[in-house]
Amino acid sequence: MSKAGIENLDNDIDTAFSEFNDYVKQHGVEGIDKFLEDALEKWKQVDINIAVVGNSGSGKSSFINTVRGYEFDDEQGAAEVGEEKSTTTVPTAYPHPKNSQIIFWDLPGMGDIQNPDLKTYCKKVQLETYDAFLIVTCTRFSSNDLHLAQEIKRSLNKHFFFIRTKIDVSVQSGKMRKKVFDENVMLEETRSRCSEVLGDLLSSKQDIFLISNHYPKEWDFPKLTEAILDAMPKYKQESLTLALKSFSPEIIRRKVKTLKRRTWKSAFKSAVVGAIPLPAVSAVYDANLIIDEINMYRTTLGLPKEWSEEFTKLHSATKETTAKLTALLASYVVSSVAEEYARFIPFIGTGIAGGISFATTLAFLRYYLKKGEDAALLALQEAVEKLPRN
Ligand SMILES: Nc1nc2c(ncn2[C@@H]2O[C@H](COP(=O)(O)OP(=O)(O)OP(=O)(O)O)[C@@H](O)[C@H]2O)c(=O)[nH]1
Ligand SMILES: [Mg+2]
Repeated sequence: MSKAGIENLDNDIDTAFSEFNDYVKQHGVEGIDKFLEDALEKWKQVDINIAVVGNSGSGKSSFINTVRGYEFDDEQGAAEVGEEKSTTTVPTAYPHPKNSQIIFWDLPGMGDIQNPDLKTYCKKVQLETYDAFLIVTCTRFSSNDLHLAQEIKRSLNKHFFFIRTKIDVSVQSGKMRKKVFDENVMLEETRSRCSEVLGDLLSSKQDIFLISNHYPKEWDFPKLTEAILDAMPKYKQESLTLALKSFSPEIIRRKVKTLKRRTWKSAFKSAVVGAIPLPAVSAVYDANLIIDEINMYRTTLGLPKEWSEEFTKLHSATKETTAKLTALLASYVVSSVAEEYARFIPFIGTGIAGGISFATTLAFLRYYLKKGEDAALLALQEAVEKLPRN
């Protein structure tokens, strides 16, 4: 393994060893496998509750579907969407399909329930239980929206975001109804009108997000998902980053960064398993562990499987880059089996064999992530180019 090929390996090894040593000092080697397993699965065990609030028809359910990665509103598990009034009167939970601990809550708008006074409303929806609030409108923000935001700011000190949906409709009608239409001017005017109403509640005009739930790669949708991530406490960011769909290059980069932090733990786990002197069992187990980890990277980055319908629709260059990842994994699995033999050559102790496995696996996982990032960025670029511009 070339030293230059592994970025920051020394730092990672230092961190790995100190966490590892702390565990061993306290508990001995007993349960080390479980310790690493828990460290790798921790991201699935963090609760995140995001409230989506706004009047009926503003696009709350549509937003909840899109941000959870649903492309169609009639998919199983998607929230009900419709032109007809389906007013929510009690908070309804929509767990993220990739991580059920992340919940988007569809809250009734203050104007949509019988009890419009702020105090009763806050009590009814248990305002204090949410991590962040998304206040949604498809027209202009109402006085109820403002009162709610003031309450969140004053007594909860939590983040809230103002979201203006259906921007695609505004752009479309502007194009149809104006002789001279400048999209940027229209967006700026919409932003200014919203910010006049919101006044002191905004620190900057950029805190209003102009989105379309039907085109999540356009306008401010990607920026909004990044802002929600930034608003989360550090330990919650990892879970949300891994669960979100790759709406923008920035999200892909954040995902890769987060996944990179896992690599040493996976490599360590594979090394610990590899150090057990049971040739047949360890060869199979080691490879499976890495295959599972790689599959998780692939799903998280949204890279389609080779036999999927999504894959067949890709341009040939994207297909080729994505397919190379599978070949990369196959070559690693073969070489790791070869390494298994070396492990049982006399003079190479099992501890050293574990060390070899750690370093090669870490290098491989990081190399794979780099290639995965390239493929995911290419697939995203291609998806954006294919969007039907209205
Ligand atoms: N063009 C366009 N239509 C949207 C957008 N967001 C929502 N819609 C449409 O607006 C209608 C209402 O959307 P919903 O998501 O059901 O609205 P809601 O806020 O959940 O409404 P209630 O459940 O009645 O409170 C549906 O026909 C959606 O398809 C958007 O960004 N662009
Ligand atoms: Mg709804």
